[in-house]
Amino acid sequence: MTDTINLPQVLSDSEVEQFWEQGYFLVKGVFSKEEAEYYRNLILGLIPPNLDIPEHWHVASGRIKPHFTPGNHTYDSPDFIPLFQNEKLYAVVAQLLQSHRLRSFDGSIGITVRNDDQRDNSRSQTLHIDASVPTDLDNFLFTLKEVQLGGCFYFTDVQPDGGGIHVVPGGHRIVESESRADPQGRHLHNDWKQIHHLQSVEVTGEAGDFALLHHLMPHGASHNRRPTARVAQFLRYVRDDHPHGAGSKPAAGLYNELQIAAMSDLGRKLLGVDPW
Ligand SMILES: O=C(O)CCC(=O)C(=O)O
Ligand SMILES: [Fe+2]
Repeated sequence: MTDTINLPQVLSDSEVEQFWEQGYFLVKGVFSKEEAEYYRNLILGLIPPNLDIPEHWHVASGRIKPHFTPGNHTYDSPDFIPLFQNEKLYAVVAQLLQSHRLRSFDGSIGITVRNDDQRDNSRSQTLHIDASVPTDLDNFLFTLKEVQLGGCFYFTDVQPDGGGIHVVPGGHRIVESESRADPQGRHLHNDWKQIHHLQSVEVTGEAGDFALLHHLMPHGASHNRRPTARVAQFLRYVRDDHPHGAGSKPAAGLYNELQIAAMSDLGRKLLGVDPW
């Protein structure tokens, strides 16, 4: 049974079916064009104007991953808090996970500037999954409670070959069937971090859209061959009753007064400041 009775059902039945079939879905217009432009500028403003990239950031194949502090890629200063508590995206995830009691996390950023090199390859990253299932377990549970839904906001229009995230249509079902067939399924393909046998396609989209992925979806970053830098922010959601603890409340005192002041009622619950 679901406990999302009072939430808007944003996706149609056929869209819900499409998500579970394909393992990904582009949620259109989560933010308006104006809001997307605001976040694009906020994110681009993190880049030092002299292009001296801080030592603790990561840059590969034109893809810049800013880091808030060394080892911490989560951007959750007050300006970024609204991204964690978007009501439309929340309603979509609640609909799919059949629970309104969710947590949101990650908040990392990926800016992909044009790269004219390595023309023979569209992807810049090996296909992998980022499942909320510890690698010291031997297999996934394959239950709805275990599913983490994640993905990225696009804050720029992402045209073909524009650095969009790559996915394998239906790939989450391939990961499930291969893992179910092996008692050590969690550990296949180097804990599913090195997937070389599947073909991927790029998810294009417009500024303000969110590319939503099942956590067993093989995916990877791609090269950007276009002038427009792809500006994205990554978010993940799980249910608060996630069996491996990914939905537990963070330690008290994680957020300061300014961060908490930027949170809505929903945001305080999603970020674990208030109980559900
Ligand atoms: O930047 C992207 O499009 C995907 C990045 C990704 O999947 C990762 O860094 O784990
Ligand atoms: Fe990833």
